[in-house]
Amino acid sequence: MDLLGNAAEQTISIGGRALHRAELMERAAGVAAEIAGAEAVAVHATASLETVIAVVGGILAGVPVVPLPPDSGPDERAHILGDSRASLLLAARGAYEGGASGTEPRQIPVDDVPAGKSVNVETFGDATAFILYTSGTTGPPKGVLISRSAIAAGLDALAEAWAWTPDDVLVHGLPLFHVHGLVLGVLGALRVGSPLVHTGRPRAEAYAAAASEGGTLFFGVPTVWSRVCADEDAARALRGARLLVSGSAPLPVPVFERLAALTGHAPVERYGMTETLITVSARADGDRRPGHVGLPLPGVRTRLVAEDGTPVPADGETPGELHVQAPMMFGGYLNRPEATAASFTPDGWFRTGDIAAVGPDGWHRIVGRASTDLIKSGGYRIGAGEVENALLAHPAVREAAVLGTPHPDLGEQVTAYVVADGVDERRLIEFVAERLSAHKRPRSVHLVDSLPRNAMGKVVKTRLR
Ligand code: MCA
Ligand code: AMP
Repeated sequence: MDLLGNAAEQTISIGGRALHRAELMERAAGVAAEIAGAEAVAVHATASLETVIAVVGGILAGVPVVPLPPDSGPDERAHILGDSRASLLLAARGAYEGGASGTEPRQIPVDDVPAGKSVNVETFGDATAFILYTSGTTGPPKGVLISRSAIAAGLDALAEAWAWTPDDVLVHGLPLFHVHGLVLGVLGALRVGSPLVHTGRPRAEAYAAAASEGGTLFFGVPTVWSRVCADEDAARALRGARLLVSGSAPLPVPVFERLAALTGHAPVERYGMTETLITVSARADGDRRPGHVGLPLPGVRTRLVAEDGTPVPADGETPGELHVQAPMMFGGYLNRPEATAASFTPDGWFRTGDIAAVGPDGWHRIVGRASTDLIKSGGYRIGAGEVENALLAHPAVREAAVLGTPHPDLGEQVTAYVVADGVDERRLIEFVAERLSAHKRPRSVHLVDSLPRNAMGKVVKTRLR
C-alpha cells in the first residue's frame, strides 16, 4: 500500500514557501533514517513545510507520528509526550520552546537533517501512522491510533465522492495537528497527487488570493466559511473554484445559503470524527442540502439507535445515536483499553456520541451531541472536563463547571461557571491559557455562589444555560 500515492510532479506550498514533491520525499527520507526504530516521534506541528517533511518522514520510517499542537500549554504537552512515549521531537529549527524538564524528548531540528534516498514504505504494512490526541468528556486528551490502511481507505473514499484528482489544486489554512488539516489536507493532497496551497491561516483574503491563482478545491470549518461570507469580495473570488467543502462542526443553514449565493457553489458538507475519519459526505456529482451532511461513504455502514438500544426508523425526523462501522475506523485509544471497549457496542459498532436523523433516502442530519461535555468551538473539539481540571488547579477555585454556549462566529464558545474566593474572571482565563491551548481557554467565566446539582450531587449543566 503506497499511502503517499505516486504523483510524478507536485508542489506543496505553505504560507508562501513551496517544495517540489521530489525534494519533499528526499528530505523526508533523511528524517526517516534519523528516527528509524523509535517507538513514536512527536512533531511540533506548526503550519510549515518542516511539519510536512517531519510527518512524511514518520510515515516513511513506519514510526507513529504524534502531532503536538504548537500552542499546547505545559500540562497538555507533558501529557501528550508522556502518554505517547515519544522519545524524539521533530521541529523547525528554533521553533520549539518546550519545557526544559528532563522528561522532554530529544529534539531534532528538521532543517538540519541531510536529505536521504527513497525508502520502501511497503515494509511497514499496516502500522500506526498517527497518534492523534483528542478531547473526551472527562480527563486529559486520549491518543487515537490511526492506521495507514484507515487513512488510505478514508482518503480514497473522499477522492471518489468529491471527484478529487491530480488536476485539482487543494487550498486550505487549517491547523496541521488534526484530521481535517493534516490527514485530509496534507496526506490527501499527497495521495491524490494534487498540488497543495496552505495559506498559513484560514483567512478569507488568503482563500480569495489562492482562488485567483488557480485553487479549485477548498477546505474550511464553518467558522472559516462564515468569515468568508462576511468578506463579500473574497467570497466572490471563489466563483472560479470547483468545490467548497465544509466540515468538523455544523455549518449553519444561513452560512450555507449565503456562501452558495456569493460564490455560486453550494458547499459539500461532510461529517466525521478523529476516531472514524470522514464517514458521511455529500458528493461532487450529487445534491447539497443545507443542514445535512450527506450519505455514508463507500464501505461505511451507519445505524441510529434509541437510548434504550432499539433501532430508530429512517424517517428523517426521529433522532437516535449514530453508530458507525467503517474501514477508516481507528485502532483504539492508546493505553486506554477500557475507553476503547466502551466506545464500541457489543456487536461491534462505534458509538459516535452524535445524535442524528436519517431520511428514507439515506441523507444524514446531525442534530446534536449526546453529552454536553464535548464542546465544538471554531471546529476544535474541547472536553469540558479538561478545562474544569485546569480551573480546579487554581488554589482559589472550589468548584467549576464548563459548557459550550452559542457563539455567532465559533459555533460554540467555552463558558465556565466557577465557585471561587478572591480571584477575578480575567485571571482565571489567563490561568487556563497558561496550561492549555489557546482555543481551550474560556471566553467567559461566571463567578457564582454555587452550582446547580441533582439529588446525586452531580452538576446539572443544562440548568446553567
Ligand atoms: C482565543 N483567543 C482569546 C480567547 N480564545 N482571547 C481572549 N480570550 C479567549 N478566551 C484569541 C486567539 O488566541 C486569537 O489570538 C484571537 O483570540 C482570535 O481567536 P479566534 O476567534 O478563535 O479566531 P482564530 O484564532 O482566527 O481561529 C479561528 C479558526 C480556528 C481559524 C477557525 O478556530 C481554527 O483553525 N479552527 C480549525 C480547527 C480544526 O482544524 N478542527 C478540525 C478538527 P491571535 O489572533 O493572537 O492568535 S476536526 C477533525 O479533524 C475531523 C475529523 C473533521 O470532521 O474534520
Ligand atoms: P473531532 O474529533 O475533532 O473531529 O470532532 C468530531 C465531532 O465533530 C463529531 O463527533 C461531531 O460532533 C462534530 N462534527 C464533525 N463534522 C461535523 C458536521 N459536518 N456537522 C456537525 N458536526 C460535525
